[in-house]
Amino acid sequence: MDDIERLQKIFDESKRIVFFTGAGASTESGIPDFRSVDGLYNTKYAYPPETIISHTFFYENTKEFYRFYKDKMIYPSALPNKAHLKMAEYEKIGKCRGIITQNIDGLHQMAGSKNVYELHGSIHRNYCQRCHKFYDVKKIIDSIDVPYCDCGGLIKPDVVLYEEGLNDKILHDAIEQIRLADTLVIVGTSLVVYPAAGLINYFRGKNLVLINKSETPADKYASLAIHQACGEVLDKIICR
Ligand code: CNA
Repeated sequence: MDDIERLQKIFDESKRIVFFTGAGASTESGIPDFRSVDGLYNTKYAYPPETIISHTFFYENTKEFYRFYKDKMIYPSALPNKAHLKMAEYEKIGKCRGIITQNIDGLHQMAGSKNVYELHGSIHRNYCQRCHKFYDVKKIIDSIDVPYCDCGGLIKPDVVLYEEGLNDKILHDAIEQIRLADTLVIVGTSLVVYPAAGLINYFRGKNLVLINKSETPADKYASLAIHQACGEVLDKIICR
């Protein structure tokens, strides 16, 4: 049996699949990840990305934050790829109970997934820091330098920056989904960003599957680890 046949067998026998995704799930949609050779961390900026996308930097160097953010973190024409679409199909037939994602691009929802737990927020939600008015991503794209609300307040993306905590309810619900899963499929994440990566430790089910181009710290616990592009792999799976 090859890896794809093994994966198909696991999916066929599972009743409660949860996907846990990272930036690698969206690279086939043209959005670079952080840590691959052609990822964001290997591009040159005046500050390292971890510094720029931090809470302190946002408030102290707002203009520079938005220059990087608009240039490197918003991809308005990106579309869901075969990985997003297959995960959405599994939700439609009732086998996938949830997608827990570290991504902020909204592509799971665009693919049709409903039960998405966005651990790190979304570029599609932005709020005035003064009056809390909501703005979509177009407001950010269209702004010159820093986006401001009609009331004059600063608009901040609903994205969890470095130094900020995760939303308690989302974290709690994501852990509950992982606890209840019989199969956890980890897709396109280096599993080095905490606390998100630590969530997989709550898994008590039968099959831990990894689909990631490079090796991860969780490979040694996996029932199956496939080191290939997730869109290509999931495209070969028949959802039934
Ligand atoms: P990461 O640390 O950049 O790791 C990505 C992993 O995906 C690497 O191990 C790659 O080998 C692997 N990979 C890349 N392409 C593929 C592919 N096609 N198929 C399978 N595996 C692939 O990113 P993480 O998600 O682990 O780090 C968490 C950060 C990245 C979160 O805070 C995210 O918000 C943040 N991020 C999100 C996006 C997005 O929303 N699309 C983009 C870039 C970074």
